[in-house]
Amino acid sequence: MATRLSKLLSLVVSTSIAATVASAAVGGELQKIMKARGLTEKDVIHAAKTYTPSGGRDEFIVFSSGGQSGQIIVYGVPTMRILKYIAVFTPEPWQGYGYDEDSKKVLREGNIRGREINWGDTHHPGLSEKDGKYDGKWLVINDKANPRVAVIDLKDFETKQIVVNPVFKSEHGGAFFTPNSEYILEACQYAAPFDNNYHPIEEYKETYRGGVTFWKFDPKKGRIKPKDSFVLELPPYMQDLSDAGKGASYGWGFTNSFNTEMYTGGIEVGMPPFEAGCSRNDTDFLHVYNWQKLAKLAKNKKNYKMINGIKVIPMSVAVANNALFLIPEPKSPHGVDVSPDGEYITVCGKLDTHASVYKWSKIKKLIKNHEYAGKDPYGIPILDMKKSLHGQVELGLGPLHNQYSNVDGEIYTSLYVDSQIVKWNYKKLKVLDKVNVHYNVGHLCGMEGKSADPQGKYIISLNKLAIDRFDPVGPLHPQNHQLIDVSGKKMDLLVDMPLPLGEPHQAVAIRASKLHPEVRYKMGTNTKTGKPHIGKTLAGQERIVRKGKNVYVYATLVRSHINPERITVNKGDTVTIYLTNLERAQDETHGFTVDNFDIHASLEPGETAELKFKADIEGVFPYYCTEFCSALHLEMMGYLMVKDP
Ligand code: CUK
Ligand code: CUA
Repeated sequence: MATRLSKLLSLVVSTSIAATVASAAVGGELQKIMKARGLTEKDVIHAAKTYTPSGGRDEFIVFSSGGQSGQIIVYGVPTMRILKYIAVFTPEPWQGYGYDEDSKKVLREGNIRGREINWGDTHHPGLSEKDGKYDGKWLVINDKANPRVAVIDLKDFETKQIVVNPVFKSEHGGAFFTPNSEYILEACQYAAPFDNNYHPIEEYKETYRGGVTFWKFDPKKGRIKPKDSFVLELPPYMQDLSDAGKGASYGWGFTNSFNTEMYTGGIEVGMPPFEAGCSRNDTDFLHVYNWQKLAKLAKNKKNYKMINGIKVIPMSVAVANNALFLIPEPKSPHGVDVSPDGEYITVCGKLDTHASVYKWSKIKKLIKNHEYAGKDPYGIPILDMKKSLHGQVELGLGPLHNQYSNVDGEIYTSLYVDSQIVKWNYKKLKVLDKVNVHYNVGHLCGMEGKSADPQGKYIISLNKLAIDRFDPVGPLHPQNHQLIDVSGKKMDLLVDMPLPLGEPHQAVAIRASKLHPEVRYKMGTNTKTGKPHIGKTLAGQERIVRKGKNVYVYATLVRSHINPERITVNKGDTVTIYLTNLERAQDETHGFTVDNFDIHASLEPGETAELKFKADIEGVFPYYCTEFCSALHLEMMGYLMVKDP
């Protein structure tokens, strides 16, 4: 044991004194600690593979969905240290998100039919791409419950835009970029009428619809352009996860579905429950569509209808233009994942023990020769499953999602029921290795594992249940992300990380070296728009302006002073406070609140933010800096005086 440990430690320390240090450590201190904590040699090796000394950096940055929290969780690999929660669909007080006027504007873009929505069910984060590789510029994420997509700028890790899907009532198949970030794919989940009216469930087949939305993205500005976006109407099969083709299959998209039975559940007593009724058939449909062709069709008025302000291409138009096909896939599938070269498309069905590997060149040939096995009830051509398949492999129980590795042909798949990750070869159709995880894995996250340039090295298992893995904290357990070393022949489970923020459905990882976030803003920036803030205030320009019953305060913050220190208003006045953080020093954030008014701003160096409230109660209200910024932080305060005129 001592020899292997010395070897490892000399690798870790990697200096000439390593050997001395190692042997001393092994002989003395280290063995004492191992004994006291009950650690095995393997445990110590795992620790050495993940531990990073203070000030150290991670090789990969992971963006994980925060599930029902409506946020995104950012952490590093291999240390599994949480670095940030990005507020997206949910107010987040620390960041002032939803508590200052500028972030409220972003959050309220997510209102649906005039209603404020203050949570989101985030599932799938997606990183912007260039040639199918991550460029480290933009991050998007979907909200399943209230069909929306949000855009986050990776220059400051802040949410900049939320778009509401005007026709879907639910969605799960987003948010996935096309290879040059031309579009963001967002596929529907539970079919519903596209309009906002009531339609009886008996008219399911006629008036309920599924679809895929193609959100036009401007990769320079990092904004979705709803006016240039469009929807492809699809049958009321429950569309599911999607992936954009790349390389060989560039220009195409793939979307799974379940309930092609079009079962609508509980109509009459004695009918099977929903989950049984919608799993009767052995196969569902993989939707295959040409988004390049559809984008061209969406330019001509005769090819689309406007519904709720968005262009909708009817499926009949897509079919007539050879832009939409179906291929049977094992029933109730979950993930559809395109290989780095775009030639293989792997589909895993929860209720089938096999993974099905489709071959793009075979599909392309069938499409080119108009060789169809039939049509679905809506007239969409069906391609023969056998003729489209490269092959199938038995993986185990409950295969869900796939990630690719840097080794040619290598793929990793999560097995929900077996609680395992399986490594296999999708070209040779051969299982290579399996490792147990704890427990019930959903998605798994490879390092750039679904891009055209996967990095291998690690797989993270995003487990749905933690059960006995952590100290008990009541009936609601944290989620468990497990880091697995996949650099060797056998997979090696390294460490567990509890995630207590929501159910992190999917995570995407990018090389840390590809991210270049800023440490300060240009002085007076509205961080939500990137433009100079209308309330930008420099040192010496602080003032209070009254216009009728509106009071405007132009304030600055700098260690350790808020200027002005006294604001006097009349009861009933509307008060707008513009705050500029004059700091240039890294990490010198000031926070700001006025007690009792439910407002808060977080001001990063150079940022200007706007707070607004009605001074509707009389009294004396201290305001202060909420971030411990200096030795005189407590002194960074002032008074709002509200008097009855
Ligand atoms: S996920 Cu959304 S149900 Cu498997 Cu992509 Cu968890
Ligand atoms: Cu500024 Cu505390």
